[in-house]
Amino acid sequence: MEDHIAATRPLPFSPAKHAPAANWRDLREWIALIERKGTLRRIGKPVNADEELAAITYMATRNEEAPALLFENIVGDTSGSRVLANMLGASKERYALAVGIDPNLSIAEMIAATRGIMNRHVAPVRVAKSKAPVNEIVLRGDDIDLTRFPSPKFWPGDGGRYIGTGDITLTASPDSGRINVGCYRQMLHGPRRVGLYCSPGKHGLLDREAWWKAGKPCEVVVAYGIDPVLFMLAAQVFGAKESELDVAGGMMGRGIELTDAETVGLPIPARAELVIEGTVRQGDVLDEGPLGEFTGYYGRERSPQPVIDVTALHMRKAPILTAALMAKYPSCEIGAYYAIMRSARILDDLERIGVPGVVGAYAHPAAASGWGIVAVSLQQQYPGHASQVLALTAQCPAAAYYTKWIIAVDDDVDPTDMNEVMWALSTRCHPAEDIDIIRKTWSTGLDPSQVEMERRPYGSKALIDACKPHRYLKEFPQPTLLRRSVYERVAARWAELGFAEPPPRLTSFHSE
Ligand SMILES: Cc1cc2nc3c(=O)[nH]c(=O)nc-3n(C[C@H](O)[C@H](O)[C@H](O)COP(=O)(O)O)c2cc1C
Ligand SMILES: [Mn+2]
Repeated sequence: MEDHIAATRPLPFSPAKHAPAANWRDLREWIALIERKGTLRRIGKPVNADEELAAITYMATRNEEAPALLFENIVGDTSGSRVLANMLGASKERYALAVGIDPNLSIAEMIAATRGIMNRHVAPVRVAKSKAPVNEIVLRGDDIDLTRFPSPKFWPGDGGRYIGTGDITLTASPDSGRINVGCYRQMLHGPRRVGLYCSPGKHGLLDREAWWKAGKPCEVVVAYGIDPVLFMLAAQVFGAKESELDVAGGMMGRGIELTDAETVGLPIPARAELVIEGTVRQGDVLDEGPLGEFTGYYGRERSPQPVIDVTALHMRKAPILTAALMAKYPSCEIGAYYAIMRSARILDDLERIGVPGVVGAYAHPAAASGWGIVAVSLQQQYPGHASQVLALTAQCPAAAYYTKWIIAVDDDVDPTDMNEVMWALSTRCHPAEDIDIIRKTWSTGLDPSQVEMERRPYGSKALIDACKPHRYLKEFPQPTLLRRSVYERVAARWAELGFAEPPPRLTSFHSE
């Protein structure tokens, strides 16, 4: 039997009251930060927004280390705009720079740090209109022409140009006044007309329907050039009563700056690049979609969807619009951060339920952007423990949607390291005995594996026990591990032996 040392124990976590704050205030300051760190590339040559911008982004991001791409010269643009793509992408370093944690942390450490800052809420602060950078230019009514801005068509089969992908959309609940922040795709229909697709159950859709039920149009505010923290939180699911603005403030370590709008009752993000205000009226629909999705396939078919009537526009001069390419990993904008945040929330859920022994969890980004697979590690403490952790992980709120494969591994296996997970699957799992299936689970119309659309919302899940069989823990074959004394001796001589990098950190050793 190997003996495990402290590094495989649960990482300490508590709401981070005194955690470091992000040391930037808006997209421009954050871009300057990532440029200093060498993880931004400016593209000054002319680039066409029609498929070419997305092609460059996709080709550059086939490599996990790809920088963020700032397109400074879009063919035919008369608005002076620039477009930022791969803002976060597969980069855990840019994620860390966005939320103010150490970019050199391991993924497991980033997940632990994220649990701390995501559980810290800070309310927004209000700034005067005259102090809001987004008010450098303010237009109303027919002075607005959104077709002047570069709106990418990403994939050949996309149904149109999408001004909104890397966006945030604010709506209010007419009952509680809670302001929701969601990221919903927005296809450009005309100078003051923008499609707004929200899928069933999304807060933007629930807010909209509540206004319509009261016989009123739904007011919306949308930012098309936005900082990475608001963007990330807009794409995360929180409780219906929680405002993503408070969570964003917690992650930033200071309240999000908001200012008053011109034509609607909602606030607008004061430091955004480009913001529109408008209303969505019941029955006002236009054909919308499809759009290439995070699954690496086109999503739902073209269908009539509600339209925003734009009433006011705010922008900085030479605004930087944020475009989120949806694609197979590592080219998906939501690669690294989604995996880290989802894993953090799965661990929060398991801790709340109170199941003991859970050490780590990871929703690997290559599995349909963190949706397809969750690996969870545990220190087995009693018969049936691994089965219990598998079932609870599969159906806890943060993991239940979509996830098809839930894999339990022992605490000597790092769930954030797919090489180790595959080793456990291949040496500790006996498929005939160790796989259970749950049927009719919560899934999505975006899962292509069910060809018939009407079947798609019902998924299924495989619970895979890749832990050593509890019944034979004592007899289970000993893995090949180094003797600790030899490891320490060699590690001490590592540089002398000619290795420039530090020695690898090992946590399990041969036991006598
Ligand atoms: C780039 C991008 C595009 C998205 N497009 C949509 C969309 O068109 N419709 C939708 O319902 N959700 C979309 N999502 C997912 C939502 O942002 C996510 O479900 C979020 O939780 C919605 O906020 P809510 O929970 O407050 O409703 C998108 C996410 C990203 C990152
Ligand atoms: Mn929400």
